[in-house]
Order: sequence, then C-alpha cells, then structure tokens
Amino acid sequence: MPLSAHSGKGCMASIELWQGDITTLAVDAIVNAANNGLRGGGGVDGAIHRAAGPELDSACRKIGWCATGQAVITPGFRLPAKYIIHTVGPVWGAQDEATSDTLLASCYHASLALAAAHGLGSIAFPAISTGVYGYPMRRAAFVALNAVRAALAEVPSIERVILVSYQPEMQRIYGEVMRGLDLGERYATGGRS
Ligand code: AR6
Repeated sequence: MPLSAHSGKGCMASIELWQGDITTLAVDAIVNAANNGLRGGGGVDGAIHRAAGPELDSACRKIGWCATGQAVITPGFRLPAKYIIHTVGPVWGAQDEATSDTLLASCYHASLALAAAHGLGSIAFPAISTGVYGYPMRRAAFVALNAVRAALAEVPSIERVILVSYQPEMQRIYGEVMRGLDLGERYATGGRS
C-alpha cells in the first residue's frame, strides 16, 4: 500500500509514494527530469521519450530550452498521462549546496504551478536530479517533500501528487523522510536529514 499524507493547512491534496515506471501512470501529468536543451537523454528522460513517441522530440525542439529550476509543458502523446511537464534539476556539485536545494525545490514549485495553470489535478514526479545529476537521495527526498507540501498550500486545484521511485532504495528513503518530517522549522533553519 502506498504511503500517503495529507498536505496539511486545510488543503485536501494527498502526497503518495509509489515505486515503478512513471511512464505507465495514467495521471494528468508526469514530470520529466530533463536537461536544459530538452534534448532527451538517459534515465527517466529516455524512458519518457521512448514511451511518448517521436512527436515529443518535435514538441521539445519547438520549445528549445528550459532553465534549471523552471518547467515547461507538452502533451503526453502516446503516454497514458495527458501532459508531460519537463523540469531541469540542478547538477549536484555544480553550485553550492544551498543553491542546489533552492533550485531543486524550484523544480517542484514550478511544475506544480504549471500543472495548476492548466487546471490539472494529478501529477507524478520522478526523484529529480538523483540519477545522472548525482543529488544525494536523502537530501533530494527531503527537499522534494518540503517543496511539495509548501507548494500545495498555494495551488489548491492539485488533488494528488505521486512521488515516484524507480529503485527500492529511493522508495525506502522517501518513506523514512516522510515519516520523520518535522514540517517547516528544521528545513527553514537549514537543517537536513
Ligand atoms: N520511472 C521513474 N523513475 C525513473 C525511471 C522511470 N522509468 N527511470 C529512472 N528513474 P535521471 P537526473 C529515476 O538520471 O538525475 C537525463 O539524461 C532514477 O532512478 O533520470 O535529474 C536527462 O536528459 C532517478 O532516481 O535524472 C538529463 O541530462 C531519477 O529517476 C539528466 O539525465 C532521476 O534520474 C537528468 O538527470
């Protein structure tokens, strides 16, 4: 059974953990961990491009660029998901740690804001930056959960957020961080797990 939690602050949205291939999810939007040039690549980006079909590459070429921490949207094409939100996470070690955390949190905020702007209700995220981009998994989970909880308070149209793990280790870490999360204070004061 997936772990889930209400986002608090009177908002009815749920945050769920799920392990598997994000391309199989029939949600309003799945998020892609893309690169700045939206050129496709390995990891979840490669899986999404393969499953969505070549129309996705054409759509990405038209958009052309996405800044780190920002997000853009395309149709889902051959995916069961209606839309793909492409966001670009930070490369771990390319800037200081606090800036990395800010950029990673921005990926979640920007993606949820874009989903809300399109009236979408359900969105699934991979663990952005934790593969090729080398982000420590526990730190990324902590940033992701805090960012989603904070963003949901500002985007009431979102009803369901699924944090997808591909590997069992990521799923375990998400579960631990979710259970141990002490909202607000620890993160706001720079603490980390
Ligand atoms: N479903 C869900 N999660 C997945 C899947 C999948 N099918 N495949 C991998 N993951 P990564 P990044 C997980 O490397 O670190 C690409 O080349 C994976 O286990 O996909 O943000 C882009 O073009 C990991 O936990 O993305 C960029 O150049 C997480 O997805 C670069 O990699 C993210 O790993 C982005 O690197």
